[in-house]
Amino acid sequence: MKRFIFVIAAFLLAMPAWGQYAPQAGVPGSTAISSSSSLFTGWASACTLQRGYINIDSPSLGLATYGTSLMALGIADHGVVSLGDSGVADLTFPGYIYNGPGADFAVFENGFINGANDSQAFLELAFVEVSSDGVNYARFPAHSLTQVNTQIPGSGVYMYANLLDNLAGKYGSGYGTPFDLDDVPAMAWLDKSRVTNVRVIDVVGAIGRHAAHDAAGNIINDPYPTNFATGGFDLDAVGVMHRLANDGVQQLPNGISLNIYPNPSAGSLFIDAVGNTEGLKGVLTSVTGTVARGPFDVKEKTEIGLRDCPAGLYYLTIQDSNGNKWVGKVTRL
Ligand SMILES: [Ca+2]
Ligand SMILES: [Ca+2]
Repeated sequence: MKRFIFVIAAFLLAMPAWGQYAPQAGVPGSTAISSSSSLFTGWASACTLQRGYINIDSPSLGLATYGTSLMALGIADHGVVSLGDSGVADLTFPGYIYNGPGADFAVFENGFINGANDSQAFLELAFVEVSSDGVNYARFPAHSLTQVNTQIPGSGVYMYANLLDNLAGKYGSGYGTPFDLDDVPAMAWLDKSRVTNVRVIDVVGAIGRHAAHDAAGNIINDPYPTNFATGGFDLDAVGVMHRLANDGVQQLPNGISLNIYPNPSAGSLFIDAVGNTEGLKGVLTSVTGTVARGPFDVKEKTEIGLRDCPAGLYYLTIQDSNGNKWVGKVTRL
């Protein structure tokens, strides 16, 4: 019987790829999002850094120095800023992030995938937190099922993305790790419809002293020590899918906020509505009053195809069931 149990245990240990979470970018079932995805409506526009040590166990080595906070702004471009052990980057955006259907934003790092086994990658991980007041932060419940018996060294050992959840950096360079605000526990002080800040905090990765733990109390094992200027999590970008732009935002009198983008547009026009959208209707008309689209229902997320509309100026009218109306100009390129 002992022998039988040993065989089973050895079999399980030999199958680390049997994770319960989404696998590496490029593997079927992955939730990785390419930086070129049309889902992104905006990117971080400001970043405050609090660098961590090159090695938290040897503070005399100093802080990580690679890159600048500017590297974390705009679209993911493989240019990174290194956070160092326990380093923190605090990012803000044009407008707000809101909790729409599915993932709301994604964090990009510069991990690289093993050419010989696309389920494996060299990864550095970070916790992610959000705030709607810039003071109180709520952490996504991270989960790591990577073994904790042997320290993953600073180089040369690959990890499995399907053993990791709600940790930034689980996907290779060019692919964002998505985060869904639904996963963050409800807090009285957190307004998930107006998230202002995303905070990325390096997971030290040590399994002994300075160990960081996931939401279940597991130690998170990732490459440590990383005794170089590029130590710790390498932040490339944070992209937002569900963004309410404060520049283009329109308010209907009943408290509905509308975000209409891109404008001008050559292809599709998107309307994001936050609030009670029941009975909300839209109509797109030419400047001469000809109806080009609609009336159509305006939902939380609505896409209007403009490809077969002649180039020029249009009026978009959005009206609720009480007759509150908003009219704006839309340009078809
Ligand atoms: Ca969401
Ligand atoms: Ca970058």
